[in-house]
This record gives sequence, structure tokens and C-alpha cells, in this order.
Amino acid sequence: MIWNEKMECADRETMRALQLEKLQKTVKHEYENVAPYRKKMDEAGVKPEDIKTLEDITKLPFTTKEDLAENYPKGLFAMPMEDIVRIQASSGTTGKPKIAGYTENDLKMWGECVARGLTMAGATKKSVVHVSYGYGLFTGGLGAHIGAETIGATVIPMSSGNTQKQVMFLQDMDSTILCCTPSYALTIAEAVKKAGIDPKTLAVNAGVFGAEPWTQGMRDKIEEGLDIKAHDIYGLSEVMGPGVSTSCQYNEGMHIQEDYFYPEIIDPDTLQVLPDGERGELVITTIGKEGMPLIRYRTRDICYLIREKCRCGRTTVRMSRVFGRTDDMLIIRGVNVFPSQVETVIAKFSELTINYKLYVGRENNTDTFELAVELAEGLAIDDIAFVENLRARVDHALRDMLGIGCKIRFLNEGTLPRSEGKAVRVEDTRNFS
Ligand code: DLL
Repeated sequence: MIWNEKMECADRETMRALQLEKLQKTVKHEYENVAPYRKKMDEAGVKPEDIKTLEDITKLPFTTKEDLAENYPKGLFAMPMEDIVRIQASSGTTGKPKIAGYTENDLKMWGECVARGLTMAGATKKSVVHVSYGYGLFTGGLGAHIGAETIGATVIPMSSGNTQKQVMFLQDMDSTILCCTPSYALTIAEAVKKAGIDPKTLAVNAGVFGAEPWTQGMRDKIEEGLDIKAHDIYGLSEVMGPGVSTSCQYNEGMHIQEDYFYPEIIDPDTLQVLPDGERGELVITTIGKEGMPLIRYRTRDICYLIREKCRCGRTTVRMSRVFGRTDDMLIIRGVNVFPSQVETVIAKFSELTINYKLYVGRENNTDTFELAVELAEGLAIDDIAFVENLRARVDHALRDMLGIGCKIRFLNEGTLPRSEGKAVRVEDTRNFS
């Protein structure tokens, strides 16, 4: 099923014409109503009338996370407060939260985008959608909620936490679709197992997971642990929330809702637009938002674009999975390391769970790098011969993937704290100031 065939399967020409029209409208709206962005455009010597083709978008200045911080809280709102009907926010990694303001129409658009995504996971009016993303300022809970409501499904607003109760509701309410972070899905899968429940007996058959980077290895574990099909959903608060893109049943990238978001991939150093297929930083221009439109917003998320038509019939451009954020990238002894690379390695070892944590520090002017990871259930940490053999194999695989070595600390299963939202995978105690 496709929620909005007209938009999701539009031919390229129709989509591009619509995008241009909406881009021109957005740029004009932004120029007339958002003083800081008008200033940027004036400084760049570009006026709304200069946007004559979609390619002209590259004439426009970028918007960055710093712009959001500088104009905190409401400086980038493009509508008067009386038209803003909702505020959401995400905890910024640096100081101030990133605030987003929505008009009534923006909420409708959000519902539409998430409805398209949930439909990719098979949701219909008959579905029971169990939402275990956190509710509140975080866009996960209310975002999944508005999408499920738009479809007319039954929504269970669980929010995150109290995992035993999550399991009870999954079982008792015959939930068919689970929405939460991938790391929380894994926590729930573990709890299902611990409760002695065979996942095949649960009604849940699909999951819509996002809000943090995850690997194919993690997906396999979730799909197996809950006996479901796992879909990837992407978004960010300041741009809208979840639903910017979602993966369909073929799981070959996430379909971007292109009639609302115009994507570009840039080289984060040269800021030049990269061709399709090349990995770089995702830049999004919202072309349907009123409350807080963002033009050429640098997400810092690393991915690439796939332009070919998907086997599902949708024609919308897809983005690959997010490999990580430019700011998640660790530079250890001069080598770039993404936590997702470590996760890919760990997932290949059946002797390990996928619960891990990375510790980075500095001793005697050298970076230290340690991986703490749990042994799978039933494996003994005091079996020295086994553990040393495993250590050598994991070490080898990590060196192969990362190009640097890493101290490995094995833990008993169940030792690391379980995630209920976005997992915290890295503790970096180096002081860069
Ligand atoms: O995480 C919105 C969201 C909620 C998306 C629920 C999907 C599901 P923020 O808290 O503002 O918003 O964080 C946005 O999370 O820039 C990415 O770095 C990361 N992220 C979001 N979805 C994915 C995903 C929400 N599917 C930041 N894969 C983004 C990888 C993701 N990273």
C-alpha cells in the first residue's frame, strides 16, 4: 500500500515543477518574515526572484545549527506566535535546545509524512500502533502519534520506559506496529525473551525505528528478537521530526518526502554539492513548512542519495542509512572512527551481544580507546582460554574495520545499562579546549 500515490509515485518532471514552485514560495516567505535569513541573503547578494530553477538553490546561503543557537528561541519563526500552535525541541549537544514551532498546516504536513512512512511498514486503519518513543518536547512520540492518527489506526501512546509494561501492552493489546528507537527495540526484545514469551505469538509484525544511527547487524538482531520487519525512519526536530524519510519493504534506503523536503548532499569541507551516490553531509530545504522553514539546513548527518526508482513503485529519491553525524565522528590517534563501524563488527560475533560502549580518553599525550562489550547469554567471562581467543578475533576484526587497535573489555551479559531512548555509546573524556 502507498499512502499518497500521486506524490510518492509522481514522475520526475511533475515533482521538480512542484518543488520549484514550493521552493520559490518558501524563499519569499523566509525573506519577508525572517530577519536573520534576509540578512544572510542580502549579504550573499541573492533575492527571492533569483530562484528561477531548482539548481538556483545553490545560490542560497546555508542555515546551520549555530544559526539556531544564535536566534534562540524564536528568532527563526516565520509566523506570528498566534499562528504557532505547537512547540517541540531537541536537546542541543551544545547548550541551548533547538526549538521548532509548528502552524496548524505544519502539523497536518507532519501527519501526512509520518502516515506515508507508517504505510510503508504496512500500517492501515486496522493497525494498533504502539508508540514507545518518548512523548514531550522530543518529536519521536508525538510524531509517530500524529502519523498513526492521520491513518486512523489505534494509537497506544506508551512513551518510553517501564519496559515490562511495554511488553504487557504489546501482548495484551495485540499491537501490530512498534515505534521506538532501535536500541529500545532491542531492550524490549530482551525483555520479551526474559518474560519467556515466544515473539512469534505476538501480533506485532513491523517496527518503525529511528532517532539514532543503527546498522544492518542491529536490524538483524531486532528482526530476529521480535520476529518483525524493521523499517528505518529519519528526521530531526528542527526540520519537522520523524518522517522526513522512511524505508519501505525493500529496505534499500529511506524514501524522502520530496514534495516537502528538498535534499542535497555536500562535501562538509568544500561545501560543494556532491553527485548522487557520493557520501557527504545531508542538507535539507523544507519546501512546505510555514512556522519555521529552513533553507539549506546543514544536518551534519552523513549519507548518500539514491535516485533510481524503487522496486516498491515509489519514485521519490532515497537516502541511504545514516552512517553517523559529523559531530559523532571520533578522531582517535588521527584516525576517523564512527561508532557504527564498531557496531558492524560486534554484530558479526554471535559470542557478543550488541550492547557496547566506547571510552575515549588521553594518557601520556596519546589517545586511549576502549570497547566494553557484553558476552552473549550463557558464555563465561572466567573461561580464560575462550575469552582470549575471542579477544584476538574481535581485535583483528576491529583493526581491519577501523585501521587502529582498541582495548577490549568483556562484560557479563546484562551488565551495561539498557537504552530507553537514544543510546549513549561513547564516553569521550578528552579535553579539547
Ligand atoms: O530524533 C527525530 C526522530 C524521532 C527521528 C523518531 C526518527 C524517529 P532529534 O532528537 O532532533 O530528532 O535528532 C535528530 O537524530 O540529525 C540524526 O543524527 C539522528 N537520527 C534521526 N533519525 C535517524 C535514523 C529525532 N533513522 C538526529 N538513522 C538526526 C540515523 C537518525 N540517525
